[in-house]
Amino acid sequence: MSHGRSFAHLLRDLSVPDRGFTFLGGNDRTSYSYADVNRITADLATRWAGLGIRSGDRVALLLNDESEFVPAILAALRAGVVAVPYPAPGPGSRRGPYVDGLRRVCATAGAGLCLAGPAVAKILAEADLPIRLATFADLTTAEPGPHAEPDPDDPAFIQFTSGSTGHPKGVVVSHRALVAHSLAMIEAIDLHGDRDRGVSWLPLYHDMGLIGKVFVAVASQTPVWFLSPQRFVRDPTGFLRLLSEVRGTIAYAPNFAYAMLAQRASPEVLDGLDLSAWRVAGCGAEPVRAGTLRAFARAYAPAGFRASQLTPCYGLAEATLAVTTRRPGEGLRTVRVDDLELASTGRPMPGTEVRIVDDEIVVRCGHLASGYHGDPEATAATWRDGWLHTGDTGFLDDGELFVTGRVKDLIIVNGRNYHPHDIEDAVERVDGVRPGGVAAFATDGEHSEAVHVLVEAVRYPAMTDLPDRVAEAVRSRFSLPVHGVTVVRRGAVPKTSSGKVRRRLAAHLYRSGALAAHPSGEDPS
Ligand code: 1ZZ
Repeated sequence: MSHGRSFAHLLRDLSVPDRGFTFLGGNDRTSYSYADVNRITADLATRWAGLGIRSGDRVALLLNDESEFVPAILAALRAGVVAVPYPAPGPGSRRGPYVDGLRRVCATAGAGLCLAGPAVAKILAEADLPIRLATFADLTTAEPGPHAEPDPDDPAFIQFTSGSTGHPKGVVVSHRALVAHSLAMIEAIDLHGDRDRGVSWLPLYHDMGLIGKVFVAVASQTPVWFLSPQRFVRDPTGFLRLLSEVRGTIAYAPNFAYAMLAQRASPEVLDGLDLSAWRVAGCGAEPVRAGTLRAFARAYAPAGFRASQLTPCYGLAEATLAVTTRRPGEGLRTVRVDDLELASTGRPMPGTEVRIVDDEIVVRCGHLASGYHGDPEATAATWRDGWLHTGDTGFLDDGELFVTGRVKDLIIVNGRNYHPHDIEDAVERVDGVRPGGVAAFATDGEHSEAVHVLVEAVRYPAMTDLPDRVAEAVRSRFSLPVHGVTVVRRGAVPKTSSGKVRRRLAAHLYRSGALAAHPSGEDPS
């Protein structure tokens, strides 16, 4: 066994009887103290055997009930079973494309079992997936058996980037990286389980919610209150009321959530609200806009919120999670570049080095993820000589990192990542669109990035409803509104000599007004 600790060690050490996780479901609250978490996950860890799952096997986790998801993933870590978190289908998601995406992720990860809630399991059973299905209840009642002890270098879980349904990439995070990241985060934000309180509405299939709010919390035995993402969408200010009620000290959200909350501030929302205990108002996962955060701070100043509580950070799944963060209490720091005001994402995490190579942000630290599951080529292109090439661009100023853009073609809308080729695939199927003649790229939206699509029409001028049908295809497939659709002639979507779509050039041509715009008729998102 190699030197170091696995995350299973941390779970075995949990002992605190009066703090832990509280899950706020529909109308009920379920609470487990950390001592309970230790006992429950020790028991559940033995039950994978009863479902025919052994250490090292991959299991897709589609449990949208957080009070089931959290014990299941911790029990997997304890038994060396490799969890693959994946979103359950939402009310608006179309069944066919959803199941196709899941099928590809399970095939890429080599997952042999899918753990889902009863309703989702039923949908999946009808879809005839080539994978066994079980519910959380099946796990809790399965026959117990022995399990192996995970080694620190074993994979802990696999994080698939959301949206990458066409060519999914699963980031493998080792136990060693998970423990190292937790300890670095505890030091960076000076986290103390006996005085801090976390509040989260972030989805647990995404790294910021899962690692930030479950794993870092376990490692520090910090109590956390979980509100479901669906509840946040229905009632965003309910999240602030919860922070106020439990005197929460740590909560993270992408920029768009601060923008939404700033807009909803009103005398009724502010009435009785006390956000003075919130010492780390973290903001990451998408570009941090200083104007948004200042507007939030102003709007909630009457509730005791101080601008010094704003804590921007930057990270990515390939580095397990966090790369840089401003330190608690520092607030915002901005610089002007041309006409843009950029917000600092802070200094590197403890034990982390950040360099800029040809504009690209590259990172070395003790908590880098190990690579992409089953994809040695993409792994070798991204992890080079111990340095992670992030695909993001930026610069360092006085030791702080400013993120300026991306070399990779990711589009991030409301904290969720979309891969342009997935959007382009969906658009190509629209009648009247020329196959291969589509470019999807990020443009500025109101609170967050937005998607713009450039399409070559089979016949030009195109049918007048083509932009609407393109926008509808993207909305129904990804539940994502399109900011605009520009219809162009055959050959007008820029490509490389080998025929690859040049999305960055397409975006540049669009922004510079070199393409005639045909608005999609939708409101900007
Ligand atoms: P993902 C205790 N991006 O989004 C709690 N940040 O990963 C600790 N672009 O792989 C929580 N500016 O999905 C610490 N500031 O996407 C949280 O997203 C630290 O393009 C932040 O490559 C973690 C965010 C994790 C995340 C990664 C991509 C990046 C980049 C973009 C993330 C950004 C940002 C601009 C930022």
